[in-house]
Amino acid sequence: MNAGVSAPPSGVVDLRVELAGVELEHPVLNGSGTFDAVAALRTFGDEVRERFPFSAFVSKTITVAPRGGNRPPRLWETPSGLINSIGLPNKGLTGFLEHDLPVLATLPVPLIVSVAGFSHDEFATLVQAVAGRSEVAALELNVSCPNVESGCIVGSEAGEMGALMRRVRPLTAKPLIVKLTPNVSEIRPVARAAEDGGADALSLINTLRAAAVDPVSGAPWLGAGSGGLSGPAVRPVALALTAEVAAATELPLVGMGGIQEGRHALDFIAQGASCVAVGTESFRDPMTGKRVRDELARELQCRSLRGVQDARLTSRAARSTS
Ligand code: RRO
Repeated sequence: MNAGVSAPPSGVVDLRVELAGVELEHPVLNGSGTFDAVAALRTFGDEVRERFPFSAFVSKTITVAPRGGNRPPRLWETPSGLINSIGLPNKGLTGFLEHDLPVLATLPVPLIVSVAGFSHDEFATLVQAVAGRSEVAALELNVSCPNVESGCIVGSEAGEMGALMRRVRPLTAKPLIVKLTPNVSEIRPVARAAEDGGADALSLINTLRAAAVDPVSGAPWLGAGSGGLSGPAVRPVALALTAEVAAATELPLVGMGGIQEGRHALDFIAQGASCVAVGTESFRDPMTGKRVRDELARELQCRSLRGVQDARLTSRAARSTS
């Protein structure tokens, strides 16, 4: 495993992981849409490449047609989180391939492109075009955006999930990671439908549906009426869903939701995740991913664990005897 990523010196924790066949130097990715690598590269150039905080980069979700996003206001801060109602602004497939992909391809880590369609045909168009590009290591199917009409339909119905996988799986051999929504009464049937349909990995959670009220007018604060909650407030929810999905499928999981420090990353790994993603905390400090990676290494070392796999197996054993 990981022949292409060099091993650390002996005695040092080995953070290398494989995610659906993609070799990664460590398990900390970014959550889609929470780190603008194109703007960072434009502003800081090589410094971004030299100190890149994540082991793989997940792009902001793209759609077939360009989108301007939702009406403002688009953000509301809660005491322990952030509600966003961004609404999927992006340059569209052609704009992405022409303008962003060549820039993202200069990052020093594998590139995962997040795509969302408003129909199975749109998903198919995106998967075919994006997977055909050699710069792309894997795709994330975003079936869980809370901020567009019908954005969650595929991700909240197992039948829809299965039908989507049947449509897109034959189009590429590249890894397909399905991003799950927490906004369901039962997440396991959706996860299993993705697995049965040939998904290579699952990522979770996308944001929790949420709303905020304008304190003066009493009207909904967010331009679109509601949004999605992320940050520390959702971490316990994300941990519970990660364990549920880990018990229901054999697929590798990318766990996320309110990760701010290495200890939180370790908690997701203990619940069954192979990798983790940092999202909201990167808005405060874009280098959070690197700090989480360093802190995770120390957490593993303190427990005499050799790496992520060791941590998962140890937690699984502890769970089965408790
Ligand atoms: O752009 C957004 O509003 C958005 C997306 Br695509 C998503 O997947 N999750 C989210 O909270 N916001």
